Amino acid sequence: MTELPRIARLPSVCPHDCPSACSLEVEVIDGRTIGRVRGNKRQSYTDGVICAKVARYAERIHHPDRLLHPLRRTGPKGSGAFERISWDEALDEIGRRFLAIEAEHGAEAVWPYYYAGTMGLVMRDGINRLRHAKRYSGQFSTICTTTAWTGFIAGTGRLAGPDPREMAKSDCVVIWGTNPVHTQVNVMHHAVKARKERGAKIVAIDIYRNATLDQADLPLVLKPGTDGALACAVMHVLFRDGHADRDYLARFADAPEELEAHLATRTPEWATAITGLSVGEIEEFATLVGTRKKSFFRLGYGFARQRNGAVNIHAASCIPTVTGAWQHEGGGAFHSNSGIYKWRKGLIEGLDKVDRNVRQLDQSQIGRVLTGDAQALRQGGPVKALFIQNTNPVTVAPEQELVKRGFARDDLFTVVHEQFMTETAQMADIVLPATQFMEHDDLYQGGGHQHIMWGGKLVNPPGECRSNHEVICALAQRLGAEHRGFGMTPRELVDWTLRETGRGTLEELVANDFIDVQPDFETAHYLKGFGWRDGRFRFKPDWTKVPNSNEGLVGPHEALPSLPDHWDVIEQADEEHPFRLATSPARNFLNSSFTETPTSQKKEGAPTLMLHPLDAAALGVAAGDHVTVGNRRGTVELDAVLFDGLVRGVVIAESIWPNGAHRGGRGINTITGADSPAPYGGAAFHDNKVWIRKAV
Ligand SMILES: Nc1nc2c(c(=O)[nH]1)N[C@H]1C(S)=C(S)[C@@H](COP(=O)(O)OP(=O)(O)OC[C@H]3O[C@@H](n4cnc5c(=O)[nH]c(N)nc54)[C@H](O)[C@@H]3O)O[C@H]1N2
Ligand SMILES: Nc1nc2c(c(=O)[nH]1)N[C@H]1C(S)=C(S)[C@@H](COP(=O)(O)OP(=O)(O)OC[C@H]3O[C@@H](n4cnc5c(=O)[nH]c(N)nc54)[C@H](O)[C@@H]3O)O[C@H]1N2
Ligand code: SF4
Ligand SMILES: [Mo]
Repeated sequence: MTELPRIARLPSVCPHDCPSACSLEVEVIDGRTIGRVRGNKRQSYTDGVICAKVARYAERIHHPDRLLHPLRRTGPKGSGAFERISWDEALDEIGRRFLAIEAEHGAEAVWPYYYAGTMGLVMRDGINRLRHAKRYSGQFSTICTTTAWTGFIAGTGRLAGPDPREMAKSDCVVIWGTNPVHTQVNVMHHAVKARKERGAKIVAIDIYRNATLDQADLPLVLKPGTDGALACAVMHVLFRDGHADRDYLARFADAPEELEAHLATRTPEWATAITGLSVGEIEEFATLVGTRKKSFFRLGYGFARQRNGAVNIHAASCIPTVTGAWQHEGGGAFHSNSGIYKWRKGLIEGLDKVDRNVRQLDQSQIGRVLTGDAQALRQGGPVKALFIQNTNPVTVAPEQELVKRGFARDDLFTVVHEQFMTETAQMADIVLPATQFMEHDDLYQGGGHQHIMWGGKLVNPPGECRSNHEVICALAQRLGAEHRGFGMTPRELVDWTLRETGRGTLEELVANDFIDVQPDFETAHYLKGFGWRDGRFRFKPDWTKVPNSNEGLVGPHEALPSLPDHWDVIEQADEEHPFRLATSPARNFLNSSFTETPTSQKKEGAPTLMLHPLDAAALGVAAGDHVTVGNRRGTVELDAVLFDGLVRGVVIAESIWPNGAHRGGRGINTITGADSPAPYGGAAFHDNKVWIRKAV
C-alpha cells in the first residue's frame, strides 16, 4: 500500500459532471480518511464556493455501501444475487466471454458504454482506447450536450465565449435555461457579486419558479420550448427602440437586415400567446438588455433539452449580437468553454486506431439498441456484450421500459464497473468495484470556466477497488488489444497529453494545481471575428454545417427555420395528454449520483410532481396524493406537491431518483423519449406530453 502523507488540506478537483468543475481543498485525516471538503479560494472561478453535496463528500467516499470486491451474478438477472470472486477470476471471465462473442458475432457485438460519472480525461475517456484497439461498436454521445452545443455553435462558430468571471463585471446577468442554485453554484456566486458591487440586475428564465428565479430581480416563467419566441420578441423590441448596434451588426453579422425584416411580425404580443409571458415582462427584459450594454447571457443546457432546443439556444445567443454586447467586458453570451482546450487525446483515446467503418450507436437509444431496433443498430447485428463505466443507464436513459427489457436479456453479457450497486450494476453479470476521484490521479478541465486542473490521489481506496485505467489495461491484456497507452500510468498519459497540447508538463501542473488558459479578451469576445471563415455571427446558420457532429442529420432537420423563430416541433399537449412535463435537476442529487447518500436522500424526501394548485383542483388531487403520470411510453407514480410558480398545464418532477424509489418501481425516464432532436440528435428530457391521474 502506498504511504500517504498525514497532511491537513490537500488540493483536488470535483470530478462530477458539472460545468463548475470546482477546485477543491480536502481535509485528509489519514491515508484513507477525509474530513470536510471546501472550495479552493486560490482558484478565481471557484473562489472558495462549492455545493453542499460535495462539501459533505465524506458521506459518499466512506459510504458503507461502496462496492469493495468483484462480484459474479448467481441468480436470475436483476435478482441481486451475486457471489464474491477474485479480480483474476473476473477479468479472465470477461476476457473469455468478450473474445467468444467477438469470434461468433464480430467485434461490433461488444459495446463499451460510458459517460461522465468522472470528468477526468484519463479515467473517463480511456475506455475509447480499448474500443478503438478492438474495433468494438462506437458510442455517439448524445445524452447531454448535443442540442445545446449545436445551437450555440450555429451562431458563434465556436464553443467558447467571454471569461465567465466577467459575470461579476456585468450590469445585467441573464441566467437562461439553467438552474445554477442547483446545478452550478458558482454562476450564482459571480452574478450576485455583480449585483452587490455594481447594482447589476439578474434576470432568470425558466419554466418554473425555481431556487434561481427566487433570487432574480426579473424572474421570467415561460412555457417549455418557447424560448425562441421570447428571443425573437426581445430582438423585435431592440430594433424597434433603437437598441440594435447597427455599426457592430454591419461588421460582425451575416444577415442583420433580413433578421430585422423577419422580426417585424415577432412582436411581444405575438410572443405572449406562445410563451405565456406578459407583454410587460418581455418589454422590461428587452429594455434592460438594450440599455445595459454589459449584459452577460449565461445560457444553460436545460432549455436545449426540448425538441426545438438547438433553435432556441441559437436564438438566445443572437440577442447580444443585436445589441453588440459582445464588445464589452461583462457582455456577450457564454455556454461552455469546452472549445478552448483543444486536447491532443491520441494516447488517452487510442485515436490512431480509429476505424471510420465501425458503427456508432446512439447512447440515448440504448433501450432501442438492446431490444434489437434495426435502425438503432444501424442495420447491423445485435449487441451481445456491454462494458459500462461512469454511467447508470438503467436509471438515467430515456425509454426505460426498453432499457430494462434490454438489460434483462439472457443472451446479453453485461459488465459494470461501479462505485455503488446502482440499478445498472444490479443488471450485470459481473460487477467490478471502482475507485473514487480522491483515490486516483487525473487531469480535469472546466466546462463553465477556463482552468486545466490536476486531481492527484489523496487516499488509498477501500477494499479491492481499482481505477478505470487499471481495469481497461488489464482487460486489454486479456483481449489482445494493443496500444502504447495501455502500458502507461495515468501520470505518464497526463504528462504526454499536456506536452502534446502545448500546456506545459505534469510537473508544472502538479506544482500549481491548476492553470488558467483563458484566451485573450479580443479572441474570447470574438472581436477578431466569430468562428466562421468570414468572421461573421450567423443569424441564418447553415444547420447542415455546424461542426459538432460527424453523425449526420437526424430529426425533422429539413424543416429547421432559417432565422431565429418559434419552431413548433415540441411534444405539444393534446386532448389525451393535457400536460407538459420537465424533469429538472434536484438540488441534492447529480443525475443519479448522490441518490445513495443519506443527507441527500433526507433533503429530497421522495419523488414528487409539482402541480399548479388550479390544475390539481381540476384533477381532484390534493397535496401529498399519489398521482400516476403517463404517456404512450409508460407510467410513473409520484407524490403531488402543489406549487403556483408554474404556468398552468406544466408539471415538474425534480430528478433523477432511482426507479426503485417510485411506487411501482418505474422511474421518471419511463416516460421520456429517445427520438433524436434535429439536427444532430440529443435527448429531450424536458419535453414530454403526459396525462395525470390521481393514483388509486
Ligand atoms: N444538483 C444537480 N446539479 C447538476 C446536475 C443534477 O442533476 N443535479 N446535473 C449535472 C449535469 S450532467 C448537467 S449537464 C448540468 C445541467 O445543468 P443546467 O444547464 O442547469 O441544465 P438542466 O439541469 O437540464 O436544466 C436547467 C433548467 O432548465 C429548465 N428548463 C427546462 N426546459 C426549459 C425550457 O424550455 N426553457 C427554459 N427557459 N428553461 C427550461 C429546467 O426547469 C431547469 O430548471 O448540471 C449538472 N449539475
Ligand atoms: N429525466 C432525466 N434524465 C436525465 C437527465 C435529466 O435532466 N432528466 N439528464 C441527463 C444528463 S444531462 C446526463 S449527463 C445523464 C447522466 O447520467 P449518468 O452519466 O449515468 O450520471 P450519474 O447518474 O451521475 O452516474 C454516473 C455513475 O458513474 C459512477 N462513477 C463515478 N466515477 C466513476 C469512476 O471513476 N469509475 C467508474 N467506473 N464509475 C464511476 C458513479 O458511481 C455513478 O453511478 O443523465 C441524463 N438523464
Ligand atoms: S458545484 Fe459542481 S463542480 Fe462544484 S463541487 Fe458541486 S458538483 Fe462539484
Ligand atoms: Mo449532463
